[in-house]
Amino acid sequence: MGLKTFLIAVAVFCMAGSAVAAQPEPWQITFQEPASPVMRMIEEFNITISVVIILITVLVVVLMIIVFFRFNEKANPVPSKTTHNTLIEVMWTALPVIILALISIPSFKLLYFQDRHPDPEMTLKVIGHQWYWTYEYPDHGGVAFDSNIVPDDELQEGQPRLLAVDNKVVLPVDTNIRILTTSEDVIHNWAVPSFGLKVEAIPGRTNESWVRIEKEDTYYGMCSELCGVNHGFMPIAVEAVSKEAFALWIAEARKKFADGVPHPRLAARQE
Ligand SMILES: [Cu+2]
Repeated sequence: MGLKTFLIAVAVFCMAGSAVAAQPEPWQITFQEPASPVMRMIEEFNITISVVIILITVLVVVLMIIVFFRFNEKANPVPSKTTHNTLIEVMWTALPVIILALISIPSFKLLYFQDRHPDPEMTLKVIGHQWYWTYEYPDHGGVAFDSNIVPDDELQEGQPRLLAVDNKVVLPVDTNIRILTTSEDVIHNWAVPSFGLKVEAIPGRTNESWVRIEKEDTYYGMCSELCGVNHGFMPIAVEAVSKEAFALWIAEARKKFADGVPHPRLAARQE
Protein backbone atom coordinates (compact mmCIF):
# COMPACT_ATOMS: atom_id res chain seq x y z
CA MET A 1 0.00 0.00 0.00
CA GLY A 2 1.45 3.35 -1.05
CA LEU A 3 1.69 6.21 1.43
CA LYS A 4 -1.08 8.11 -0.35
CA THR A 5 -3.49 5.16 -0.22
CA PHE A 6 -2.64 4.70 3.45
CA LEU A 7 -3.33 8.37 4.28
CA ILE A 8 -6.66 8.26 2.42
CA ALA A 9 -7.59 5.08 4.32
CA VAL A 10 -6.75 6.80 7.63
CA ALA A 11 -8.79 9.87 6.66
CA VAL A 12 -11.83 7.74 5.72
CA PHE A 13 -11.44 5.76 8.94
CA CYS A 14 -11.39 8.92 11.07
CA MET A 15 -14.33 10.45 9.22
CA ALA A 16 -16.39 7.28 9.70
CA GLY A 17 -16.41 8.05 13.41
CA SER A 18 -17.75 11.55 13.03
CA ALA A 19 -20.03 11.22 9.99
CA VAL A 20 -23.07 10.14 12.02
CA ALA A 21 -23.84 11.99 15.23
CA ALA A 22 -25.36 10.71 18.39
CA GLN A 23 -24.77 6.97 18.35
CA PRO A 24 -21.77 4.64 18.28
CA GLU A 25 -20.54 3.43 14.89
CA PRO A 26 -18.74 0.20 13.96
CA TRP A 27 -14.95 0.68 14.18
CA GLN A 28 -15.36 4.08 15.76
CA ILE A 29 -12.22 5.12 17.67
CA THR A 30 -12.90 8.79 18.38
CA PHE A 31 -15.63 10.55 20.37
CA GLN A 32 -19.14 10.87 19.01
CA GLU A 33 -19.77 14.24 17.37
CA PRO A 34 -20.19 16.85 20.12
CA ALA A 35 -23.65 18.44 20.43
CA SER A 36 -23.19 20.62 23.52
CA PRO A 37 -20.71 23.28 24.70
CA VAL A 38 -19.49 20.91 27.43
CA MET A 39 -18.67 18.10 25.00
CA ARG A 40 -16.93 20.61 22.72
CA MET A 41 -14.73 21.67 25.66
CA ILE A 42 -14.05 18.03 26.59
CA GLU A 43 -12.88 17.41 23.03
CA GLU A 44 -10.56 20.44 23.11
CA PHE A 45 -9.15 19.33 26.45
CA ASN A 46 -8.59 15.87 25.03
CA ILE A 47 -6.52 17.39 22.21
CA THR A 48 -4.44 19.45 24.70
CA ILE A 49 -3.75 16.35 26.79
CA SER A 50 -2.92 14.25 23.72
CA VAL A 51 -0.31 16.81 22.62
CA VAL A 52 1.31 16.71 26.08
CA ILE A 53 1.29 12.90 26.07
CA ILE A 54 2.83 12.70 22.59
CA LEU A 55 5.57 15.24 23.40
CA ILE A 56 6.55 13.41 26.62
CA THR A 57 6.52 10.01 24.87
CA VAL A 58 8.72 11.30 22.03
CA LEU A 59 11.17 12.88 24.51
CA VAL A 60 11.51 9.65 26.52
CA VAL A 61 11.91 7.48 23.40
CA VAL A 62 14.59 9.81 21.99
CA LEU A 63 16.49 9.78 25.33
CA MET A 64 16.31 5.97 25.44
CA ILE A 65 17.61 5.63 21.87
CA ILE A 66 20.54 7.94 22.68
CA VAL A 67 21.35 5.81 25.75
CA PHE A 68 21.14 2.54 23.74
CA PHE A 69 23.69 3.74 21.21
CA ARG A 70 26.03 5.96 23.17
CA PHE A 71 26.32 3.99 26.39
CA ASN A 72 26.27 0.33 25.35
CA GLU A 73 29.23 -1.88 26.24
CA LYS A 74 30.89 -1.58 22.84
CA ALA A 75 30.60 2.18 22.39
CA ASN A 76 31.44 2.96 26.01
CA PRO A 77 33.66 0.20 27.49
CA VAL A 78 34.72 2.21 30.56
CA PRO A 79 31.54 3.53 32.24
CA SER A 80 31.54 6.74 34.24
CA LYS A 81 31.29 6.38 38.03
CA THR A 82 28.99 9.41 38.35
CA THR A 83 26.15 8.82 40.85
CA HIS A 84 24.58 12.25 41.41
CA ASN A 85 23.79 15.30 39.39
CA THR A 86 21.90 17.92 41.34
CA LEU A 87 20.76 19.95 38.35
CA ILE A 88 19.24 16.94 36.52
CA GLU A 89 17.62 15.62 39.70
CA VAL A 90 15.96 18.95 40.41
CA MET A 91 14.81 19.12 36.78
CA TRP A 92 13.20 15.68 36.65
CA THR A 93 11.35 16.45 39.87
CA ALA A 94 10.28 20.00 39.09
CA LEU A 95 9.35 19.65 35.41
CA PRO A 96 6.63 16.99 35.90
CA VAL A 97 5.19 19.07 38.76
CA ILE A 98 5.06 22.15 36.55
CA ILE A 99 3.44 20.15 33.70
CA LEU A 100 0.78 18.77 36.06
CA ALA A 101 0.10 22.21 37.50
CA LEU A 102 -0.35 23.61 33.98
CA ILE A 103 -2.73 20.77 33.00
CA SER A 104 -4.81 21.42 36.11
CA ILE A 105 -5.78 24.91 34.84
CA PRO A 106 -7.88 23.82 31.80
CA SER A 107 -8.93 20.73 33.76
CA PHE A 108 -10.52 22.71 36.62
CA LYS A 109 -12.03 25.18 34.13
CA LEU A 110 -13.80 22.28 32.42
CA LEU A 111 -14.82 20.70 35.73
CA TYR A 112 -16.59 23.86 36.91
CA PHE A 113 -18.06 24.61 33.48
CA GLN A 114 -19.75 21.21 33.28
CA ASP A 115 -20.80 21.17 36.95
CA ARG A 116 -23.96 23.29 36.68
CA HIS A 117 -25.48 26.14 34.71
CA PRO A 118 -26.06 29.32 36.78
CA ASP A 119 -29.31 30.20 35.01
CA PRO A 120 -31.15 27.18 33.58
CA GLU A 121 -34.34 27.76 31.56
CA MET A 122 -35.96 24.40 32.34
CA THR A 123 -35.41 21.23 34.31
CA LEU A 124 -35.44 17.56 33.39
CA LYS A 125 -35.48 15.07 36.22
CA VAL A 126 -34.08 11.63 35.52
CA ILE A 127 -34.86 8.71 37.84
CA GLY A 128 -33.05 5.40 37.45
CA HIS A 129 -34.76 2.07 38.08
CA GLN A 130 -33.78 -1.56 37.67
CA TRP A 131 -33.93 -1.45 34.63
CA TYR A 132 -35.47 1.55 32.95
CA TRP A 133 -35.56 5.33 33.26
CA THR A 134 -38.34 7.64 34.44
CA TYR A 135 -38.36 11.22 33.18
CA GLU A 136 -40.13 14.16 34.83
CA TYR A 137 -40.66 17.70 33.55
CA PRO A 138 -41.32 19.48 36.87
CA ASP A 139 -41.81 22.94 35.34
CA HIS A 140 -44.13 21.69 32.57
CA GLY A 141 -47.13 20.56 34.59
CA GLY A 142 -45.34 17.55 35.97
CA VAL A 143 -45.29 15.42 32.84
CA ALA A 144 -43.72 12.12 33.86
CA PHE A 145 -43.25 8.86 32.01
CA ASP A 146 -41.16 5.70 31.88
CA SER A 147 -38.74 4.92 29.08
CA ASN A 148 -38.09 1.24 28.34
CA ILE A 149 -35.84 -0.50 25.84
CA VAL A 150 -37.41 -1.78 22.62
CA PRO A 151 -36.76 -5.55 22.63
CA ASP A 152 -35.01 -7.10 19.61
CA ASP A 153 -38.16 -8.73 18.23
CA GLU A 154 -40.10 -5.44 18.28
CA LEU A 155 -37.46 -3.26 16.61
CA GLN A 156 -38.74 -1.19 13.73
CA GLU A 157 -36.91 0.08 10.65
CA GLY A 158 -34.21 2.56 11.66
CA GLN A 159 -34.30 1.76 15.38
CA PRO A 160 -30.82 0.88 16.64
CA ARG A 161 -30.62 -2.38 18.58
CA LEU A 162 -30.02 -1.98 22.36
CA LEU A 163 -30.41 1.80 22.05
CA ALA A 164 -34.01 2.37 20.94
CA VAL A 165 -36.65 3.07 23.61
CA ASP A 166 -40.45 3.21 23.62
CA ASN A 167 -40.69 6.77 25.01
CA LYS A 168 -37.84 9.11 24.06
CA VAL A 169 -37.01 12.13 26.20
CA VAL A 170 -37.91 15.14 24.11
CA LEU A 171 -35.91 18.32 24.77
CA PRO A 172 -35.70 21.71 23.02
CA VAL A 173 -32.47 22.84 21.30
CA ASP A 174 -30.66 26.08 22.24
CA THR A 175 -32.04 25.93 25.77
CA ASN A 176 -30.07 25.69 29.02
CA ILE A 177 -31.52 22.58 30.60
CA ARG A 178 -30.82 21.59 34.19
CA ILE A 179 -30.52 17.81 34.53
CA LEU A 180 -31.32 16.34 37.94
CA THR A 181 -30.62 12.66 38.48
CA THR A 182 -31.58 10.29 41.23
CA SER A 183 -32.50 6.63 41.64
CA GLU A 184 -35.18 4.57 43.34
CA ASP A 185 -33.15 1.39 43.86
CA VAL A 186 -29.41 1.07 43.11
CA ILE A 187 -26.83 3.43 41.59
CA HIS A 188 -27.31 4.05 37.87
CA ASN A 189 -25.64 6.59 35.61
CA TRP A 190 -27.28 8.76 32.97
CA ALA A 191 -24.71 9.05 30.19
CA VAL A 192 -25.10 10.63 26.74
CA PRO A 193 -21.71 10.89 24.98
CA SER A 194 -22.65 13.64 22.50
CA PHE A 195 -23.68 15.90 25.39
CA GLY A 196 -20.56 15.13 27.44
CA LEU A 197 -22.87 13.96 30.20
CA LYS A 198 -22.24 11.10 32.62
CA VAL A 199 -24.16 11.78 35.80
CA GLU A 200 -24.52 9.34 38.68
CA ALA A 201 -28.11 8.54 39.68
CA ILE A 202 -27.85 7.71 43.38
CA PRO A 203 -30.74 6.62 45.64
CA GLY A 204 -31.51 9.21 48.33
CA ARG A 205 -29.53 11.92 46.61
CA THR A 206 -30.03 14.34 43.73
CA ASN A 207 -27.17 15.14 41.38
CA GLU A 208 -27.13 18.09 39.05
CA SER A 209 -25.65 18.78 35.64
CA TRP A 210 -26.76 20.67 32.56
CA VAL A 211 -26.92 20.54 28.79
CA ARG A 212 -27.50 22.94 25.94
CA ILE A 213 -28.23 20.89 22.83
CA GLU A 214 -26.96 22.59 19.70
CA LYS A 215 -28.59 20.55 16.93
CA GLU A 216 -31.91 18.79 16.26
CA ASP A 217 -31.25 15.06 16.18
CA THR A 218 -31.78 11.87 18.16
CA TYR A 219 -29.03 11.22 20.69
CA TYR A 220 -28.38 7.85 22.27
CA GLY A 221 -26.71 6.89 25.51
CA MET A 222 -26.63 4.10 28.07
CA CYS A 223 -26.71 3.48 31.78
CA SER A 224 -23.03 3.67 32.73
CA GLU A 225 -23.00 2.21 36.23
CA LEU A 226 -23.19 -1.55 36.77
CA CYS A 227 -26.69 -1.86 38.23
CA GLY A 228 -27.67 -5.51 37.92
CA VAL A 229 -28.43 -8.17 35.31
CA ASN A 230 -30.22 -5.85 32.89
CA HIS A 231 -27.70 -3.02 33.20
CA GLY A 232 -26.99 -3.32 29.48
CA PHE A 233 -30.67 -3.01 28.60
CA MET A 234 -31.68 0.43 29.87
CA PRO A 235 -30.63 2.75 27.06
CA ILE A 236 -31.23 6.49 26.80
CA ALA A 237 -32.72 8.17 23.73
CA VAL A 238 -33.05 11.95 23.58
CA GLU A 239 -34.92 13.62 20.76
CA ALA A 240 -33.81 17.24 20.39
CA VAL A 241 -36.39 19.37 18.60
CA SER A 242 -37.02 23.08 17.94
CA LYS A 243 -38.53 25.15 20.76
CA GLU A 244 -41.86 25.34 18.86
CA ALA A 245 -41.97 21.57 18.32
CA PHE A 246 -41.16 21.06 22.00
CA ALA A 247 -44.07 23.30 23.06
CA LEU A 248 -46.41 21.20 20.89
CA TRP A 249 -44.97 17.95 22.21
CA ILE A 250 -45.23 18.96 25.86
CA ALA A 251 -48.89 19.97 25.35
CA GLU A 252 -49.56 16.51 23.89
CA ALA A 253 -47.51 14.81 26.60
CA ARG A 254 -49.54 16.51 29.33
CA LYS A 255 -52.62 14.79 27.95
CA LYS A 256 -50.93 11.50 27.12
CA PHE A 257 -48.93 10.94 30.29
CA ALA A 258 -50.68 12.97 32.95
CA ASP A 259 -54.20 13.71 31.64
CA GLY A 260 -53.46 17.34 32.52
CA VAL A 261 -53.04 16.32 36.16
CA PRO A 262 -49.60 16.68 37.74
CA HIS A 263 -47.76 13.47 38.56
CA PRO A 264 -48.87 12.33 42.07
CA ARG A 265 -45.42 12.91 43.49
CA LEU A 266 -45.30 16.47 42.10
CA ALA A 267 -48.86 17.24 43.14
CA ALA A 268 -47.93 16.35 46.72
CA ARG A 269 -44.92 18.66 46.54
CA GLN A 270 -46.88 21.60 45.14
CA GLU A 271 -49.47 21.54 47.96
CU1 LIG B 1 -28.60 1.23 35.44
